[in-house]
Amino acid sequence: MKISLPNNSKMNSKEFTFGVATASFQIEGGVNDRLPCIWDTFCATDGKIIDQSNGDTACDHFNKWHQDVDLIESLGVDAYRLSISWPRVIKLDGSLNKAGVDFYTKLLDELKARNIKTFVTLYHWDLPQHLENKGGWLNRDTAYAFEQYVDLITKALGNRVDSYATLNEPFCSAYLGYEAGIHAPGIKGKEFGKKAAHHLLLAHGLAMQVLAKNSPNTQNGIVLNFTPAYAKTDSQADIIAAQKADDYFNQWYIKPIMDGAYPDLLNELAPENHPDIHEGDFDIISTPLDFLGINYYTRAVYEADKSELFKEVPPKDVAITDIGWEIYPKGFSNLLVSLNETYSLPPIYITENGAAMADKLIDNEVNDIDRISYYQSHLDAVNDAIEQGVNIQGYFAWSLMDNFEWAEGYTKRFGIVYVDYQSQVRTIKASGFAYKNFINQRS
Ligand code: IFM
Repeated sequence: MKISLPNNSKMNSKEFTFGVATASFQIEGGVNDRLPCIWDTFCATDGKIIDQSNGDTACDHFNKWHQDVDLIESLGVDAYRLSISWPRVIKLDGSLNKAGVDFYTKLLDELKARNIKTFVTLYHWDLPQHLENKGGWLNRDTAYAFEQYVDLITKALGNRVDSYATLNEPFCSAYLGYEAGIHAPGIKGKEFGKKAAHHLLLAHGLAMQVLAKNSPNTQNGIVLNFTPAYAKTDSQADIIAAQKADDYFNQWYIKPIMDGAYPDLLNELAPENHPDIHEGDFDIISTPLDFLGINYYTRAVYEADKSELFKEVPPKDVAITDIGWEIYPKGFSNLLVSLNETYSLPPIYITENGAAMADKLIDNEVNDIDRISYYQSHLDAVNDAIEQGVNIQGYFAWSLMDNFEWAEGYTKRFGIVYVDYQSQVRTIKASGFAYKNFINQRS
């Protein structure tokens, strides 16, 4: 089974960047060579991770990175998106940890030597635990600690990087971590989510200003995830509920960056659930981006509710992936077109897209045709959006390889490469070969 796009598609040209993505905590392991982070603590708490696993070894990329660079090169991708582990590169006293920095400089040098562009995310959820002990993202000081970390690490990495993203998916850090409590640090309560979100957005803006000084030649931006909100019925009440959910989960993160304000929904939140906004914050948060990273996996459906702003309706009688998310490529093209109509956007990179599937390794092969068809339909959706005038410059498959899927532990596989966690053997899946063949036939 092949992946293909129309011959005249802009994505068929080598100008368009194709890559694979990972994140530090999900693949590295090497736990003894860094400070503890909030995910170590969360994993050690009973009942938080479905298979009681942790990130101590993960894909052992900390030791196997050389082999993993060979793997990335063998796929023929243009770029690799990785994240830096803050607790690996910064010591307790706030100074650089040379050994941790060396790990990344060697990795980045090797990627550069193979002509693979480096897309570096500065925060993909592994907050140092000592900062969480002082309130984590509920404490405004964490934004300033992030600013200092970004200053030090970007100076240390020098010209090894092509693109920096400040944060990956601040929605997940804020909402899942400090409101729903299903991600680290596991804090639950409506009064916390928007406060954490504001400090994350502030951290992003402060980091953008550091990047402008320390790294003016890289493409600097942020990665946001979107789960577009659809109304269950065409009743006015359901439509309004879906709009509110969209503001709460999606627009909340992009609007302050693009327009310097939160959605009007702010006025409908109870005062105790409001963020702590200081004068001048929106000027920092709306520092212009060189690019916007967009992650898309699925949509969500909402209906009106008597006591809440909206109520999510779980997917029923629709195609879903192994993690239970609806397969809805139309939502992807609609999202891209609608963001483009709503905001004055910088160039866009699709920084994550992919699917968890119930893969089976049989005779050293994984015949994941369901994942290939997910990629085909979602690449078609990106192509549709480009044809409708959206400026999209690149696409990253999530993920290079199976890895630690947060609260789902190792039970959900998103890789285009299969990882046997016992032997740490990597096996390219059929989707990996299809992606490789598609990328390599471009002119
Ligand atoms: O694995 C995650 C990743 O860390 C962030 N975006 C979504 C992926 C799939 O859940």
